[in-house]
Amino acid sequence: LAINIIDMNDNPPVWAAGQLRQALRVREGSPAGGIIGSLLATDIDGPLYNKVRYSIHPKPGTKEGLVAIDPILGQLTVLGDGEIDADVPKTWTLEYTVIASDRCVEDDGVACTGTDPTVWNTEGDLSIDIIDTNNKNPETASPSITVWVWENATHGDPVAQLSATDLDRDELYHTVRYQILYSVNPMLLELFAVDQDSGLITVHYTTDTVLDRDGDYPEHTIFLNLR
Ligand SMILES: [Ca+2]
Ligand SMILES: [Ca+2]
Ligand SMILES: [Ca+2]
Repeated sequence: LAINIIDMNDNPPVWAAGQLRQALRVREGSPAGGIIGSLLATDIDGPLYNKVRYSIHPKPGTKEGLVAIDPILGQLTVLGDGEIDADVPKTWTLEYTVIASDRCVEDDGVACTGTDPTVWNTEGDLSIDIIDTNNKNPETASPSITVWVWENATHGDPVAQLSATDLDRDELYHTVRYQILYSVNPMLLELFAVDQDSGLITVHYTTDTVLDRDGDYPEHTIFLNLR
């Protein structure tokens, strides 16, 4: 009596321990081809039914075309060149369904001569954190404003309230700092200051010089740096 054991596809691929809980991260704006990490699933069937093929599918809210997975190696790479965006809209993670399938694929060089048509698709949830970068500049709705100040203005009087926004996601990169470019006109050091956090420009006397409509400088131009 000879008994031939014919392998059946009776085992699904299984994600290896911890694979879907890796702390995967990708920098905003990464170039295409950048490696994010890799996934591994195994299948205990015989050779016809144990080849694992990987695919990745964005969940609602995650854009198509940002991340690819090598179907054979399971390596995750950046797909869209420079397209991963943390800022607009503010995004912290890319969310995917990943699938490990044991469907026999002819072009692997393995003949699909198995008789069992069963195919297992093992899904998993994958989350990739986006690292923000400082790729947005502060912008102001009014890059140039003209204000009038009484010539008898006193120290501390408000001159103008500046306002700028920066679209970067993280506080570190979107906090705007206001700075008067005193190097352009050093005389301003004696007359004006700006609160670096609030953007409020005030009259700020540091010497005996005061604002004087009738003197040599009835008008002052203040250049600011926002960063
Ligand atoms: Ca299998
Ligand atoms: Ca910024
Ligand atoms: Ca950014």
